[in-house]
Amino acid sequence: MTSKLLTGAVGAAILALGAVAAHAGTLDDVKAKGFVQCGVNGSNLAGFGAQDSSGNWAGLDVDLCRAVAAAVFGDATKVKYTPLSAKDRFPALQSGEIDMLARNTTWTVSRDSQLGFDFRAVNYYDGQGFMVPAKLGVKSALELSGAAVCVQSGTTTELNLADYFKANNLEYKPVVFEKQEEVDAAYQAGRCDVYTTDQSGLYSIRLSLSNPADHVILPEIISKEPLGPAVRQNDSKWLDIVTWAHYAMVAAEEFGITQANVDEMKSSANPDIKRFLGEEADQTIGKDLGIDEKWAYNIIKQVGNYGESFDRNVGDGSNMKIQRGLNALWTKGGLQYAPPIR
Ligand SMILES: N[C@@H](CCC(=O)N[C@@H](CS)C(=O)NCC(=O)O)C(=O)O
Repeated sequence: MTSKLLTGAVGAAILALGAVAAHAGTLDDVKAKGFVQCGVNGSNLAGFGAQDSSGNWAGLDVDLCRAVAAAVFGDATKVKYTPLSAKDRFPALQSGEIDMLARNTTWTVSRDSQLGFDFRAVNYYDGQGFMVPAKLGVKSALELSGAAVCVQSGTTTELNLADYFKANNLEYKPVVFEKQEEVDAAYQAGRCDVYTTDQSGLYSIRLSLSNPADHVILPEIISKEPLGPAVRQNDSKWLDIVTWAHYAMVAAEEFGITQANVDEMKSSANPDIKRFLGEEADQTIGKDLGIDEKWAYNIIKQVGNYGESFDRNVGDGSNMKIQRGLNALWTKGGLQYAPPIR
């Protein structure tokens, strides 16, 4: 319809402008300003997005921001962080205040369509769980009939909670707060019997309580929470960078390339590995993405592979000790799988 109406030179010029506008996106903006503005967790969610006492950011989500900066600039430090609450995260992405959101955010169809975002990579497969004081002696979520449940608004958590209790014909009293700090305080003060959120969040929050051993995480997982980075929709070049930054970390783990051996691996006899590290003559993977041919090398050298990031932030190398579970490589029974980088 539009193209039928827009005939002649003026129409062609307008269409060309439209095409330019559609193509000039966040990647160009990020390159021009020299850093990635990354939206991360605003409540010091240890393991995912948190600041240490010197103000340095760390976490699995933070590593994704750093990987994107390493891919675009060859420098993982070229990131500025915007701490965001559950409620503020989506307007911040919609308005352009941030370039990407890496903040324990579940990929759902309404966020993809109605909110105008695109998701493609999942950097942590999670599910919603429940935490209760050990002294209650509760062993299963099905024993929670009549419980007061603390939950944060503006999350998938609040919606799944309602569905789960309804589906199981259980009564409950939601105790809802907008800020995580308020939920934490209410739970600690005994204003509710149960704390529900993503299970990863529960592990992290439990460690921040005055006596972590006094709280148990129940076995039930009541939802699917694929957590991953979001960008504004119709910005395919930028979506590609964010997505492949994650896949590069997964691919490196598949190849056995680590932060420590990445330089040796450059002279590997395996053409897949050489190509991944930008060592094959005439390859154009980086160029085609709009970034340096050494993009994946820079990510692994500066941030590490997915397994290293998982281990350091939330796994055995951290105090959370979360098992790889669904986040193991597909070759080890998990869901982390990188499409071919060729
Ligand atoms: N994955 C869920 C929940 C994410 C979420 O916001 N979780 C809470 C509890 S772990 C949180 O991170 N709160 C921190 C804050 O709002 O600052 C979603 O995307 O809606």
